[in-house]
Amino acid sequence: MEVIDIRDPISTRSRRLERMVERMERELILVLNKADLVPRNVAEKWKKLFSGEGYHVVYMAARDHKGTRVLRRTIKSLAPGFPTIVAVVGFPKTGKSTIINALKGRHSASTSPIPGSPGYTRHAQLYKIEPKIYMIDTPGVIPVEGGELESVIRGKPPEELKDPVRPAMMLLEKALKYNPYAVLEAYGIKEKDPYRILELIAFHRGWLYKTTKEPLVEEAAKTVIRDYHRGKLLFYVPPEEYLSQR
Ligand SMILES: Nc1nc2c(ncn2[C@@H]2O[C@H](COP(=O)(O)OP(=O)(O)O)[C@@H](O)[C@H]2O)c(=O)[nH]1
Ligand SMILES: [Mg+2]
Repeated sequence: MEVIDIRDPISTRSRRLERMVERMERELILVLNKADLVPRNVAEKWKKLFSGEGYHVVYMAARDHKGTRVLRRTIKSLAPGFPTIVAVVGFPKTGKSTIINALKGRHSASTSPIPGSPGYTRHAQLYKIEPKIYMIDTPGVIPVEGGELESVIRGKPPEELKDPVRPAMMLLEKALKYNPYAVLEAYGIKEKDPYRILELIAFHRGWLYKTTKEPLVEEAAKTVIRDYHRGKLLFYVPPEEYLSQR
């Protein structure tokens, strides 16, 4: 099961992983998670697109326990036999642990708002989600490769970035491209220039260098990245984008 962030499936799926599963001749389910953050018709379109490529696709909002029944049904229909083990893989923060939590009910797997913090899934763990179906939760087994912007969209925590400002500016640009109101909605700021937005966020929060009183744009940049991970800075890539790239 490959867990993908439906806000930006192009950046958060791994073709490398998909090809590997194909070579192993295993079944693969693409799970488009965080469907609560996109309109339903957008979720449907992504599902259609990837189904058209021959994949088994389920979209869900694991945090709201939505879509769990369809996922269960899909797993059961594809299982080559029982007991069966489903490996849950994907980039960090796509919602792997949340999905397992939603499927297994009360006994919870730990979820991770911040990789590296306590509760972050460090080792593969096995969970029983049905009498004869198990799931392996994995830490981010796929290296967060890609450029600055991609690695942030793929869940790289801002603390691990040498310079959070550039990727945060790129993220803001992308956000404004797909949702002109993203910055206004998240911060109440009516500004289009990414660097200026970071300055204003810092000013509003009183994040200034003690000596020079310049805005601490690095802090604002980390906040912007975290807010995308949290789903506070809101935008999604429309499926039409993918069609035009193919
Ligand atoms: N909006 C939204 N957020 C989600 C959903 N599923 C997970 N999250 C959030 O995404 C973050 C990462 O989730 P987690 O399960 O730890 O991801 P993992 O690193 O892939 O195991 C957490 O803050 C979750 O609350 C969802 O369906 N909708
Ligand atoms: Mg996890």
